[in-house]
Amino acid sequence: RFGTAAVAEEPIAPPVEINYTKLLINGQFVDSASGKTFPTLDPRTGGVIADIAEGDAEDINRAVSAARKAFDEGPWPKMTPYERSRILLRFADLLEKHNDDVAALEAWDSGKPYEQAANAEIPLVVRLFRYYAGWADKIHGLTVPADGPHHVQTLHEPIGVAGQIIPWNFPLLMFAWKVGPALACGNSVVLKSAEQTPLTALYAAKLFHEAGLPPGVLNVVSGYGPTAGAALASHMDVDKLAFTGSTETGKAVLGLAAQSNLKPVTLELGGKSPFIVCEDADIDEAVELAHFALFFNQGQCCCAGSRTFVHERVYDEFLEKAKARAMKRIVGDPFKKGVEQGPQIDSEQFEKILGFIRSGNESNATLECGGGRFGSKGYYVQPTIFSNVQDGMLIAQEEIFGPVQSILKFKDVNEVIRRANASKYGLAAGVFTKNIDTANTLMRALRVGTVWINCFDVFDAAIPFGGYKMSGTGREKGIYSLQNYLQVKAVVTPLKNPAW
Ligand code: TXE
Repeated sequence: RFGTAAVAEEPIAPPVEINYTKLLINGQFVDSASGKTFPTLDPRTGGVIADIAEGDAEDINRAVSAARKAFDEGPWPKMTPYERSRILLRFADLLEKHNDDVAALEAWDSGKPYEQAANAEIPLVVRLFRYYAGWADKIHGLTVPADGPHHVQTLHEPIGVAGQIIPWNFPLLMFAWKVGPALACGNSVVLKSAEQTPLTALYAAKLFHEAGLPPGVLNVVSGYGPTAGAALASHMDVDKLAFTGSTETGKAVLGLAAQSNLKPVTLELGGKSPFIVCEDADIDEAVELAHFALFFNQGQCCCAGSRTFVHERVYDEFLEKAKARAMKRIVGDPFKKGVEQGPQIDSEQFEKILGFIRSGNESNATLECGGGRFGSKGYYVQPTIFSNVQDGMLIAQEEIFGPVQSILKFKDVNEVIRRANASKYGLAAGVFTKNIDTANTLMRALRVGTVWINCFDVFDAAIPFGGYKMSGTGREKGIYSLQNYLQVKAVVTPLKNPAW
C-alpha cells in the first residue's frame, strides 16, 4: 500500500567498519571503569551492531577530571583563537573527507536514510564547524562608558568544563550544535551521547584528535541517562550543562544542576509545532511541505510540524492530496536508494507511536491512512494520517515523535493563532500563505522560537534555534549559542587623570 523502494543493484553506502567502541577520555580510547558494555542495536532488525563500553558515574568523574585539567592547565583556552579556529577547520576538512563513512554509520545506528545523512546531515555538520571556526577569533568584550573616573571593560571568557547530553534523532548534528560553539569559545567538553546511537560521536571525536585537538578537551562517554547522564548533570566540577531530549528528562537535569553547583543549563526539549495552511496557499506546495515538516526523519524531529492546521476552504482538497502523498511515501531499508523513511529508533519509541495511534482511533479522529506497523521486523511504522483532529485530543497535545500527521480545520487567522498557541510547547511553527499581511501577523503572534514562512526545517548554522515555554531555554546555533559558553567579566580600573 505504500511506495516501495527500487532495490539498488549496488550498495549506495560504502562498507563501514566499527573501529571505535570504547570511551574517549583524555585523548585515549579506554574501557569503562566497570568493564561493562551495552549493545547498540540496528533499528531495521533489533539485532546487535556492536558492544559499546558503558560509562557510568566513575567514567564521568574521569572525563570531567581530564576536561578540568585541559581547561585549567591549557593549552586549549590559552591558545590563540586563530590556532583554535585552525583545529576546528582541520576537523571539518577531515569530516568532509569521511562524509560517506560517517553517514553510513549514522544510518546504521539510527535507521535514518543513508542518502539523507550523506547529502544533508553530515554536510550540515561540516558547515557548522566551519561557521564556529569563524567565530573563534571574533569573540571579544566591550569598552563600557561608565559614570565616574573609571576605565571599564568586559572580558568574554570561556565558561570552563561544559557537560553536554544529546539525543539519538540527529546524533552527529546534535554533537555539532553543542561541541562547535563550546570549543570555539575555548571550553573543554564532556559529552554523553544517546545510548541508542553512540557510534558517530566516537568517530568524530577521534577525527578531532587527528586534527590536533589537545587531549582532555573533548571527552565522549557513551552510556545511559540515569547513570552517566545524571552523573554529568549533577557533577560539582562541571561549569555548564547543555541538554537536548524530552521535556521530562530536561526537568530532571535542571533539578540535578540546581541541587549540585547551580551550573547554568540550556535545554532543547519537545515540541508540538503548528503548521498553518492558509486559504490562499498553493495547495500542492503546501501539501508537500506539510508532509516534509512532519514525516522527515521518521517524524523524529523536536520541531516536527505535528499539528497541521488547514483553512476550511481548502481543507478537503488538502486532505485528499496529503493522503495521496503519504501513501506514496517510500518506506524501507535506509540503505536502499530512494528510501524516504526508515525504521523508528527502537522498540520503546515504536510502541509509544503505536500507542498514540490507538489513542487517535479511540478519540474518534478519522484514520485516513496507515495506522500500524510496516513490514514484519524492525521498528517500521506506516505513514499515518488522522483528519478531523480536535485540539483536546492526546494526539493534538503530546509529542508523538513518529510518522503520524494530525490534520485540524480552522476558520480564521485569530482563531488559529489562539489554538496554535494553546500548547505547553513553543518550539517552531510553519506558516503557508502568499499574503504578506497574514504572514506578518502570524509571525509576530506565534509564541515559538522559530517561524518558517513558506518553508520548513531550514537549519543553517547561523540561524538560532530553541524554544519558548516548555520547549526549553536558551538558543543554539548562530551567534546566540556563544553566550551559552561564555562568562562576562567586568574589569574596572580608576583613571588617574580623568581629564583624559
Ligand atoms: O529521551 P530522553 P528519550 C522526546 C520524544 C521522545 C521522548 C523520549 O518525544 O519520544 O523524548 O525519548 C539522556 N539524566 N525527544 O527517552 O530520556 C539520555 O541518555 C541525564 C525529543 O530518548 O530525554 C539521552 O542521552 N540524562 C528530543 C538524552 O538524555 C538523561 C530528542 C535524551 O533522552 C537522563 C529525543 C537522566 N536522568 C527525544 N535520562 C528533541 N528535543 O529533539 C535520560 N538521559
